Amino acid sequence: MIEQVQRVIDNFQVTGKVTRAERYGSGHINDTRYVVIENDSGSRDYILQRINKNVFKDPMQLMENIVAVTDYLREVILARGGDPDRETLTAIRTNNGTACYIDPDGEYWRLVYFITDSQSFDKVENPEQFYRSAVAFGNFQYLLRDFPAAVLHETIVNFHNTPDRIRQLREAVERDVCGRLSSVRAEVDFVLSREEFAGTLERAHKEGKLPLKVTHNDTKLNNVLFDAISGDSLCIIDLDTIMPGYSVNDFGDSIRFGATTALEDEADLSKVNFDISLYELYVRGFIEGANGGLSEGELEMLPIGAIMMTFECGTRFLTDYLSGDTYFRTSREGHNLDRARNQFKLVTDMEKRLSEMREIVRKYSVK
Ligand code: ADP
Ligand code: GN1
Ligand code: MG
Repeated sequence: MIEQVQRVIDNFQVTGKVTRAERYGSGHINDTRYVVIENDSGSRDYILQRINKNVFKDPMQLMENIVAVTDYLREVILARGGDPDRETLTAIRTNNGTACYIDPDGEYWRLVYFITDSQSFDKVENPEQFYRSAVAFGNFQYLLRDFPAAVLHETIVNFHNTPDRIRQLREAVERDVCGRLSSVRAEVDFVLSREEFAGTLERAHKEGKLPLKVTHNDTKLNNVLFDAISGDSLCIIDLDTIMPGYSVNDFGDSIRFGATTALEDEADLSKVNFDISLYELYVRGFIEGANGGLSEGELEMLPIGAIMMTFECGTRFLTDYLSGDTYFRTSREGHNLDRARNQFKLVTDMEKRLSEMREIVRKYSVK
């Protein structure tokens, strides 16, 4: 792998020899490698990623978004006395001055500094950590509150449009390309019986209760890096889906991934339960981090955002299962179906506890 990586690296504005190149992290989308480059002044660590072209139809536009947002964040971080090399991503330019390199096969590569002494987690290790991720994601929205949203490209059209996700599921059901439909009728019914619910956020937006803001749109715990020494949250990563969206979806996506007793792909559903005390911690942290930036309508919709993102993600996993596992990276037979069932178990738990979830938001919304 080292020679292949060296050939890619030679096109970026870095000098030196690649001495390590390993697959890295547990993201479902991009092909991520940890790379060490040595030269006369020492060695430095990087993350090299091949952008998933199946998912992102225009990687150049995606990189324009990332450069615009990280340039903006650099200024904000500097102004508050922080270290932009560690607290946001830095896209290293190619020899042509662009933010990603297109290889002879038409693959898109980007190179960023590896944030040293950092860690990401697939599961909450302690409650304090989840609280810190909540403050970080809430604050991320706050820091971008004046960012000119109009410059952002929509990197995935209708990304968190839940009714459209149901439309895609119906299409996959009709095609049934792998002949898997007969084994997932109950899961499909689970989704279709919630069609009315699926339109809740879109309706709230039309009624003026839910504004479009600059949001991250993929706020799972492993998209925040923590300082390996202090345990503090350090840097929000995976900026591929920064687009105008609803704040409650950023809240909700973190809840579906973190406020649970199991990993996202746990197949034994008796181990998968919604953890309302982690939910409470996240509510507190997110509202604090947002620094007064959430309107009454947004606060009211936070619990719905949690159920919506869990429901939508389950629907997406189910659609991908029916379509032959072409979107999310899988590593075992039935992986996407396990993920879908896992998410639907959480939806059922949350639906039962909706009034408690609302009560918790009210508790922390009091000015
Ligand atoms: P994906 O879209 O596939 O999830 P990510 O950009 O989230 O790709 O990267 C996958 C993983 O690689 C992250 O969860 C994180 O563990 C690690 N990672 C990505 N960028 C960095 C970085 N700059 N420094 C340290 N680790 C990183
Ligand atoms: C993907 O890229 P990653 O692994 O952080 C997906 C999210 C899903 C998540 C489910 C661009 O996130 O939308 O919620 O998997 N990202 C994209 O784990 O589709
Ligand atoms: Mg990721």
